[in-house]
Amino acid sequence: MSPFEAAFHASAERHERFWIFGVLVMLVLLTIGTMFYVVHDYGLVTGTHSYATDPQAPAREAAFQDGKVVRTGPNAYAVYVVGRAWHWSPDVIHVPEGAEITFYVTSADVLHGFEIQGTPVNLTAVPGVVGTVRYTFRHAGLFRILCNEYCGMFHHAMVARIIVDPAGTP
Ligand SMILES: [Cu+2]
Repeated sequence: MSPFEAAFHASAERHERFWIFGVLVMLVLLTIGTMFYVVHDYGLVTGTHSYATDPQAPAREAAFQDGKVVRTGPNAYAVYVVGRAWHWSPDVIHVPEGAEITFYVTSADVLHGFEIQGTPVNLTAVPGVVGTVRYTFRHAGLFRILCNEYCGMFHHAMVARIIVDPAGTP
């Protein structure tokens, strides 16, 4: 091996070591970052709402049974929605126009995407986790909840309806 080649090899090996090390550092940072995001965004470690050991627990809670829409204030409602392959329950939700709606969303099986068409509402329904999103419908009409997280054969059919009733209807 000529001195030139030897120097070249030494330099190439330095670069390789640098990049192997660099990639390991990136992997560690990404892993920590992802875990941090999951834990904080979905509240996996917030005590009372920790369902990490029993992913079906939230879906079994009373509030998530029989399609609850609960009035929580003069103009505020809580809506509890469970995603299951392949439907949302409840699949028809009535809320009044102009009210502040808090959606509590979970999944009883796999990941589903809770997207209300034509609104910025978009969160992932995760088994074992209750996601929360607030929204006010400014206009009466029909909105569709779509699943935007591929969840199997009838994913495309996973559609529910939100019917926003005109203000002043009982
Ligand atoms: Cu889906």
